[in-house]
Amino acid sequence: MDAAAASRVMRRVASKVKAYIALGANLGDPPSQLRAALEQLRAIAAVEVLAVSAFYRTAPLGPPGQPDYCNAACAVETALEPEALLDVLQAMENAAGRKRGGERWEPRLLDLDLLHMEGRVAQTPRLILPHPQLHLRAFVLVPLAEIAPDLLIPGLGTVRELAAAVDRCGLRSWPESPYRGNGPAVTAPRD
Ligand code: A4P
Ligand code: MG
Repeated sequence: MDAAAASRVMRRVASKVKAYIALGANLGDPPSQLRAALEQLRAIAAVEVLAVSAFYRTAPLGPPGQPDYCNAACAVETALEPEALLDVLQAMENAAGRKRGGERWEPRLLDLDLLHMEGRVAQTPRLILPHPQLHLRAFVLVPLAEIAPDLLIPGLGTVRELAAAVDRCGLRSWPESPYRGNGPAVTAPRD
């Protein structure tokens, strides 16, 4: 590869892309944990938070008898590689006291899933992009549709289309949502 081609590759690798993150919690004080996670993301120099959805109360998917979840979605811009962004999200989950290794879909203090990164696909043991369950979950699609309705999920359609088709049973607004979530420009907490 000549120097000019190498430099083009470097630029591509270093250029910023939009990424979409699902936030969820159903132990402790879920909206506070989501709000704290968003503040932590804002404090990371390599990540710019562009938009945050409203918070939703959602019926838990998983073993019975667990509390409702608080769910939201956010859009960020970053030059981090997908696995590096996943490292950041998992470190935040750990710092929030997240325990791992129990049964599948057990209750949790904080869950941060990487839903999609523009122009990136991944299929490794650590990271699947787009998130393989994204198109099946109202608790992901409804918040995501507030901040990225025209986002195209390859092979599946736009987020607007997917959100319109998903079963919203068990999903309600979180009454004290700190974000209005009424459009892509909304990034600031509600007064
Ligand atoms: N991993 C692979 N791809 C990704 C990705 N795109 N984003 C790997 C994040 N992680 C990804 O995740 C398990 C493994 O998936 C990790 O090692 C990571 O490298 P985890 O967060 O450690 O554990 P988990 O979250 O329990 O796993 P799982 O099966 O991915 O669960 P989900 O899909 O995250 O579902 N009900 C409601 N109402 N709302 C929720 O938010 N969330 C879950 C968790 C269950 N029920 C829910 C909700
Ligand atoms: Mg997860």
